[in-house]
Amino acid sequence: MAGRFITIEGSEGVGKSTNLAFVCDFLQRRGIEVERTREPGGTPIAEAIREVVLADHAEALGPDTEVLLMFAARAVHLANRVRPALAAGRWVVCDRFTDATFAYQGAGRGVDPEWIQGLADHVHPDLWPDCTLLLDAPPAIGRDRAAKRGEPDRIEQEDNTFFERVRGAYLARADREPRRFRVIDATAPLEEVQQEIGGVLAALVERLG
Ligand code: Z5A
Repeated sequence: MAGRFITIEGSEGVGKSTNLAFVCDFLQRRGIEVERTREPGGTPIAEAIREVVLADHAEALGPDTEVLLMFAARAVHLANRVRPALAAGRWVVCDRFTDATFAYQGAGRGVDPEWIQGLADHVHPDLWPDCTLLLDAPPAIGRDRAAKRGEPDRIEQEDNTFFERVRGAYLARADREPRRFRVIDATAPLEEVQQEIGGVLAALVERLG
């Protein structure tokens, strides 16, 4: 049986990494084989692209280049990691996917969403997540949590209005695709967040498992 594809999205510091671990553990306890990964990244080439995207550079790295790098990383990640895992029946749990490109490069940087859609149609016409958990919180909360961790990367250095646009785009996408998205209130205490995620996952395993 083909595996399932779950993604976790949200702006910085909302708790994606923390809850990704919870999701993997929840599924594994139910006997499901899980592949945990992230974007950009997840394979050696895609991780190398991630370093280029997130590092500060002496020359400009413009929005179009950012989009193309995201899809270059995505193409190699899908080919060498995600698709083989799904074909082998594993559930792939991925920290970010194409929704992030629409939110960050589309809404955040002002790149034409139709161009992003065209690249998505080319790179993964047949593959969208079975379920996307959107961890939602005002940017100030996530940024405050993330700031405790260390120096911001190139994208994290953007101002609050950038992250407001990112958040708005995610919520708009969730509104348009209520069957795929589950919006989780990430301002709640972690135990409550995970209780809600657990409920979503239990229903998902029942429906798709
Ligand atoms: N990016 C893009 O622009 N376009 C794309 O197409 C893709 C990505 C795929 C890297 O992503 C960058 O790539 C990202 C978007 C861009 N740049 N930005 N911004 P990333 O996901 O690797 O990095 P990130 O967004 O900066 O995530 P993060 O900073 O690693 O945060 P997080 O994973 O969401 O949060 P966390 O590390 O799990 O939690 C942060 C802290 O909060 C930690 O101390 C937790 O213990 C704490 N926490 C978590 N939940 C709670 C609750 N509920 N209450 C209290 N404290 C909590």
